[in-house]
Amino acid sequence: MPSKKKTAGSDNNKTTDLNKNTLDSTGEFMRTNHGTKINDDQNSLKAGSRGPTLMEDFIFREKMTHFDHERIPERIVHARGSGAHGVFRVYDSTMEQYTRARFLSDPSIETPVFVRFSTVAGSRGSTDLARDVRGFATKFYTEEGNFDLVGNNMPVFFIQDAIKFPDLVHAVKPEPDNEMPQAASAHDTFWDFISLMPESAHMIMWLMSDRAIPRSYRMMEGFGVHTFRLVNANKEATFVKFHWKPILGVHAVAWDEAQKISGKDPDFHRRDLWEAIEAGQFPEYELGVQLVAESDEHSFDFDLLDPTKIIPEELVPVQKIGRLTLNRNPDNFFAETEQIAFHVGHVVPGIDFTNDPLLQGRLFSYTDTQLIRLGGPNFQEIPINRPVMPVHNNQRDGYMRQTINKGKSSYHPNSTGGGCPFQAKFSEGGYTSYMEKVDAHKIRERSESFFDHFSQATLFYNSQSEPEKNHIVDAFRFELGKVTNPEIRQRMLGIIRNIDKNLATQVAYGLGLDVPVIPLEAMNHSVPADGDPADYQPTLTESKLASSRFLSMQNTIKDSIATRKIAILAADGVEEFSVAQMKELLEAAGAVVEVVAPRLGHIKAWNEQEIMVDKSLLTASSVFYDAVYVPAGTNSIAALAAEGDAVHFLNEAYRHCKAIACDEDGIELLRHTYFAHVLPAGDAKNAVADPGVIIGNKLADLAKRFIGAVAMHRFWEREKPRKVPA
Ligand code: HDE
Repeated sequence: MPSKKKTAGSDNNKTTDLNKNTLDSTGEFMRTNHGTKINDDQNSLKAGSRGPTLMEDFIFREKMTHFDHERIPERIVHARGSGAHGVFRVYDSTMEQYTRARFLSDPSIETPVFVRFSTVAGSRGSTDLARDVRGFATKFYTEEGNFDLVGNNMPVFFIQDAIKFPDLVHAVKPEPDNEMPQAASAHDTFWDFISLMPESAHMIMWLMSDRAIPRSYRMMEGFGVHTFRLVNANKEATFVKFHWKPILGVHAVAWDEAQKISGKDPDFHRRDLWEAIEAGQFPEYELGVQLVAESDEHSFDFDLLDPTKIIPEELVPVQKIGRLTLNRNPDNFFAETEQIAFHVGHVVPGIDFTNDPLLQGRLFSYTDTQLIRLGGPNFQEIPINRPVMPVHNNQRDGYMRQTINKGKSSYHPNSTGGGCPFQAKFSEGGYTSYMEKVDAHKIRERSESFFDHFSQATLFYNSQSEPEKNHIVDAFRFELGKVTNPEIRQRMLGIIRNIDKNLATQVAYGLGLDVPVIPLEAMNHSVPADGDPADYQPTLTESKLASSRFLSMQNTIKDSIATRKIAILAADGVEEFSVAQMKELLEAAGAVVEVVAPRLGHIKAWNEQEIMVDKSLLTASSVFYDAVYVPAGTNSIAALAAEGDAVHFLNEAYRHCKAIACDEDGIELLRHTYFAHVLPAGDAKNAVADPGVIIGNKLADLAKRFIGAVAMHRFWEREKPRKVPA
């Protein structure tokens, strides 16, 4: 397995190379920032050992000043994030007919990348498991310049025009008077805004779905959201939507679990990413594209420029064109993950924009935000932001300039510098914007083709499995249940009713409210609802697709237990073979296995063998694992049955719909749980009334069935169906 530092064929440790003088473990003396060796870093300079500190202590002053300035403003959105280095390579040259971006069409090129995953609403120190959109931003350091694919794990967005972005973010962030709640959309201002913005209907369906509480950054999709353009060597354009598809499938945790993880390990996703990479279990995703010919721009019943719409994969399949492998953790969080500056405007020849009004606004915002966050126009010179090729232009000076430009010429045209640097023609790889014809009036207006806000929200709901639908109901009940203003709840029910009547009835039942009826026509409109029906426009089109299988996580890949975390619950007296053999079989299938016991150190097996304990019941929790196994050993079982935390561990695993395996001895322990009713009565064998609870005494067979069950991810059908009066 490749080690962390020597990644297979990757040349992407450029930031480390640039920083080769700053490694701290080189055996060098400590120095001040201007190079003086430091003799005492423990005591400030004083007038006598009990006297006041002296102003002349330049060593103390320098250290303290630097410390006082350590923080830079956190990102206004996506403040909480985790990053990783990696590589990207296309499978073949198919894309050459669509784009002249070589990294997308030449399989001999391995492009270094840095990916930053994030949540949107919370502060830098907030929990990873908030119900939220996840950022999935990728910087490709291509030979033709940096290309940033700044995407999310949801394919649509809340709003259609960038001018509403500050309002959306103000609404979701903690409320301004008391700065509550942190990293949560479940509060009045968010739902007030959403209830007045019917265009967000589709996005809130994704946000209320389990996509908003991923199991891992390694198990979520990524989307470029907007329609972009690819441009080929003949200057012909094709519309494109970018997708990331995780090799491990798309999986989520349960909402109750998410809330518990937030308390027990707020770094859950960050740790998961870091540990997987350290262990050589490199996260992988395939890059997919949906391609639409320019001539088909108006062939859909929605507008390709509308970022609240997807192109259903049934209509335009996703073609998988290459693979991203994240294979190296950052050396320094601040220097890399915090200082990386993404921008949708970082494009390379062969990739171009469309007039999506959200994308157009983003093209302004990202540079603007870097200027304030990173302190000036030279943020591109920070090692993590530099392109791989040298940069030549006539830009000069500014705060924190790193480059020492030589010579007299800093203008163009010039003769003093021999005319350098030269402009590049199209044929020489110069970026040439696609010559889209624009002939229009200047106008503050939204296209009528953007007015259908509900068809795709309904399509999303109709595409979900029963458990996923139930989770959406629960999420709405939770979020709106936290709203204090009844009018906001009522308005939201009006929106939800236009997505699906039954969904609205169920949510309303949980809130103890009736569903108001607001005509659909009154909500498909171009301006925020300010109460005047005269402003509203009629619905344009109805979606012809009843459901899309790609929208349900139920249909995701479930063929592997690679990287899944499995707890072996054991105590003194456990049967050693049962632990060792199961561990070996699970690990051979790629799982990460930990022995969890009442206390740390070692447990003594029935044959006196010592087994190392990885976590105690105090530090571990069922919510950190995907599945749990109870090995044989009468004394171990009896000890665990007497241990409330062990029974609780199993109860939670069951409640969160996880696979549970146990040796026949273990039935005695399971009889102490709240799910004892699924166990076989008396001596009956193999008649467990739950496909996710696996019992047996033949280890190889038990392991095989257990592996199959863990690969299913969750047994959501365990959750009680909702009962709502008709
Ligand atoms: Fe962003 N967004 N955004 N956004 N966004 C930022 O840039 C903005 C949008 C996304 O890990 C900011 O450097 C506007 C859509 C990601 O560093 C800021 C609009 C999508 C990240 C900004 C949007 C995204 C950001 C804040 C509406 C998915 C984190 C800090 C027009 C396609 C990147 C920063 C990272 C970050 C502006 C909407 C994704 C303020 C104005 C749609 C993944 O510039």
